[in-house]
Amino acid sequence: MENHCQKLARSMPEGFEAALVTTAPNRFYFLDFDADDAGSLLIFPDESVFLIDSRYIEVAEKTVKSAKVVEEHDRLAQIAQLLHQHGVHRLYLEEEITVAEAARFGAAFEGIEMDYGGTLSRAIRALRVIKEPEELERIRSAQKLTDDCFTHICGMIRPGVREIDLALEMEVFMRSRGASGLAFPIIFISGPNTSMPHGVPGERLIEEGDFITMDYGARWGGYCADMTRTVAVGQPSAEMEKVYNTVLTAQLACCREMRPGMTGAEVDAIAREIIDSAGYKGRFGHGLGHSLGIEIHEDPRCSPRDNTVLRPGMTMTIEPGIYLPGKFGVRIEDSVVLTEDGIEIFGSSDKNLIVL
Ligand SMILES: [Mn+2]
Repeated sequence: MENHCQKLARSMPEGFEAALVTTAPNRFYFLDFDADDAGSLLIFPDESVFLIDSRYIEVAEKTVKSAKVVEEHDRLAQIAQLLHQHGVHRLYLEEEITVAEAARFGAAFEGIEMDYGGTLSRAIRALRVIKEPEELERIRSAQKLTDDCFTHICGMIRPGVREIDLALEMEVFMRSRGASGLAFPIIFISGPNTSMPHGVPGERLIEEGDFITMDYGARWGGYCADMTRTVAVGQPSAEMEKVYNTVLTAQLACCREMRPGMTGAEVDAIAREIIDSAGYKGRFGHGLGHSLGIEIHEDPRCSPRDNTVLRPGMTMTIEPGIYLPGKFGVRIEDSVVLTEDGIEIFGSSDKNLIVL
């Protein structure tokens, strides 16, 4: 089967000679190997070469399948030599590299035409946006841990406990069961803090009558899960129930109606219409969702400004919310993948209002 490097080479324009991939998420996509900020991948039509320093060389030689692994001693000189050996006249680079990197490459690869114009990045995004079955399996594994963590933490939420202690408990739960990390820092916020969509857990003690919003995900095999649940501690007020049910109605409507052929903007509008007409116009400030995979936020988005047509194999979050400053907020989020005629929701955690 064709590996990701070969797929990329085949999808590049006529006359493609070489691409240099150095940004971490793209390197991971091509190599299935995480080397933090180190390593340079050269993709040629007939072979790929991964230059990596001595800190990673042993594990890279054992695990990297899609490229020849070469130990790096003098990065720029070795890349220049490989380009020369392959008779490269024009090199494609990612548009995400830093200005400093671009200047270094420009000085080191004299006589080679450099293409920073986005051709390579667009070709990589076109591959990454459609998830393969093996990538979806990793997201499902990340989501399974995320679901298990929700069940676990619901059993520990009670008045008098600090937000940060429960956020830490969630991290320990997922890491100790094999998560390679967190998809992003855990949002565990309570009471009036829940009106801040991306609030940071602090020393606040949970109180009777609070809403708790948890937005988090495990990372598994390099891929992210993303889920949000809002639960009540003790009996919620009538207003809290109304807001919760409005967000839930919007979230369920999107899950029911989302299918290939729609745009992200059209799915966003379904949720926005329900929230606006319930009297909360202007209280749903963010977009409905985003794609996810190796990175927690990938394109396309479900937002009023994204007219990308959704296709089978694209992942997306569906996360409407209502935020009432100084009072409380509610957000409910699932991650999904577009199928031939609708969606598959990765998670299985309950979305009905849980009163603890
Ligand atoms: Mn999200």
